[in-house]
Amino acid sequence: MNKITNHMPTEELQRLDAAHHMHPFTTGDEVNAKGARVITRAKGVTLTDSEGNEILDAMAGLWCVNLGYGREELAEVAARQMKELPYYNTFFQTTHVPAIALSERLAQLAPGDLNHVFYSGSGSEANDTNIRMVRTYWAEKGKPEKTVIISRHNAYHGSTVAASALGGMSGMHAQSGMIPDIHHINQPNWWAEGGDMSPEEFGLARAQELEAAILELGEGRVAAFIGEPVQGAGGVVIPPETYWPEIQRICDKYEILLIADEVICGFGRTGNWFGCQTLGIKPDIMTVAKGLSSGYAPISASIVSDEVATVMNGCEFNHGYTYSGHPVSAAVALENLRILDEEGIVETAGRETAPYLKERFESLGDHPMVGDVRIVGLMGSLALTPDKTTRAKFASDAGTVGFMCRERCFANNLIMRHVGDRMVISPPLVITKAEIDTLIERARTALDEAYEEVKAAGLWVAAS
Ligand code: PXG
Repeated sequence: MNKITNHMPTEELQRLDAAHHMHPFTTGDEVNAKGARVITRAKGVTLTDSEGNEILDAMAGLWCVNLGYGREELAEVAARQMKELPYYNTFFQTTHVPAIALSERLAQLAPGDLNHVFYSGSGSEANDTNIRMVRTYWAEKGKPEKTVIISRHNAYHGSTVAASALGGMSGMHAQSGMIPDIHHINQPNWWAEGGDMSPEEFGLARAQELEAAILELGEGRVAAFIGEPVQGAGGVVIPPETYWPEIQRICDKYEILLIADEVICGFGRTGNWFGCQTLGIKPDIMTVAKGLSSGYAPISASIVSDEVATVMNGCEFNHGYTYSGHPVSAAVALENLRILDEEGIVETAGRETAPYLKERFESLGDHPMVGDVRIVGLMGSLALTPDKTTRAKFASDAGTVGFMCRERCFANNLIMRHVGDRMVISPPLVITKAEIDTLIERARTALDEAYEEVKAAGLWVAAS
């Protein structure tokens, strides 16, 4: 077998990739015809590709490399743990030091009485765990008919069969169907769906859909509500301030468990350790992944309240993964949390970096194509529109203009994601002010170029 290395010509790597590798959320024929971009190394906030381009990663990978790339401490901890105990499970009344230590640390960091941790390998798996956990919880409390979980349209909770059903992405539902007892209400996306209401009125109205759904389904049937404090993959949808307090009131009133999906918002992304601290939410369960290890190793968790743990500990929960609490991932996560804390990275991100990024990001609001600028902590988005005053959508299919803009970002060595016609950023928390300046400069150039392209292609047309 030939050894495949970083030093092979790009075309050769692309040919091999096209021959054997199937990519997630990608049309295979398209990427294979064009050739995938080959990333070879990374340091700080900068990726290098096989052509030697240095690219500013304003997405922290997939919203996960909070610590930035290239921290050798994590590699050293992983190597040490692999030598000492590369694997052991946490089933059958056994445990190991990395799982013990990480659980203690997470209990310290998590707000309120979220003191108990169940591990999974990814955000999707953790949300699958949550579905099974809340149903089991209510069955243990003598209410086995409480099985329905209420979620939101345009939410993202993962790609497994259960997590994709829990999420609210219609394209995903269309490909694998639904599982029973998941119900969706509308999202609090004022820009796209708020009509003539003020953001505050709209936030309240969308939260009250939860109460209406509970009453319609029957209080005795609803187990939990799940939501991302700020929807990430849905386009960085920051809800109006009235939204979460009303959701909290309703969950409390009807004794519905509240699950905060912190897979993106956790570990500093919104300016605090957890999104529920920024948004003022008191969850019974938090889903965490991504920033937990800054993406250096796969690991996720459900962090649950004393009450939930007390009930769950009364039964055997017939659930778990081979890699639940994997010792290498747990050791890497613990080291990641140590650095985020001891170097004051989460604190500095919230106190200094976030306000600077906000000011610079908002300066893009004067661009003719940018209608809405939203940012909280280090996650933000720009809505592209042909008419700012009416918040109009483009007449072209959603995502046509966003995709053109993303391609211009790539061409200018900037990674920004597009969600439909929204452009999204979520850079590593360690991004410096100078790097923020570069990000904004490249984004403006990309917007200018995309604007010209959109006009030239006859796409500068508002939907009627
Ligand atoms: N919950 C949330 C809130 C997420 O954002 C998951 C669960 C699932 O996690 P795993 O580890 O199973 O992928 C996610 C993941 C994108 C994108 O392009 C977003 C995610 C994953 C992949 C792509 O925005 N979020």
